Amino acid sequence: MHPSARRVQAALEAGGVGARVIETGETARTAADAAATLGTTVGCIVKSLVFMAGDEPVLVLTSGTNRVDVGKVASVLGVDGVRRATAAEVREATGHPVGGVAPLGHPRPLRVLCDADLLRHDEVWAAAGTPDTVFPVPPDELVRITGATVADVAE
Ligand code: 5CA
Repeated sequence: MHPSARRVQAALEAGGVGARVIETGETARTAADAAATLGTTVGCIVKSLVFMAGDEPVLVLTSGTNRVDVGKVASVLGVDGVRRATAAEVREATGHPVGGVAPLGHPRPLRVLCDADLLRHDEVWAAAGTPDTVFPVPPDELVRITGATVADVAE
């Protein structure tokens, strides 16, 4: 398995989550791809998106069917504004490429916000550090292991 996916698996185990990282064997670069590959709905795919609050990268976990409202993110963080990270900033902050960003297993801890809509599902699927790896997790466990703040961040 790719070293990034192994680090995600190790972080899950360290957090006491029994989830196993799965190699899909085909690309799951977007939430729609991932849902099709897994035979699940787009709403229970976790998008792990990086935003910049000044120089600080912030990870926002949102449902595959939602779009993030940057104004709401800024207001939860108590800053004037945030912008989407560039692909290079995503790689720098997470160690993962766009399309494979995992919610955990990063080189440095990131501030994490979690879209409240994800908590409507019994189980959600997130990327594990590469575009062809994923893992299933109950959303409350995802919140716990990422130290996320649950907030209304969707448009
Ligand atoms: N593996 C899937 C599902 S788990 C996945 O990672 N989906 S995702 O939504 O979290 O990642 C794809 C997202 O990356 C897109 O929704 C888009 O918001 C973002 N993205 C695409 N291109 C770029 C880019 N050039 N720079 C920064 N972000 C980008």
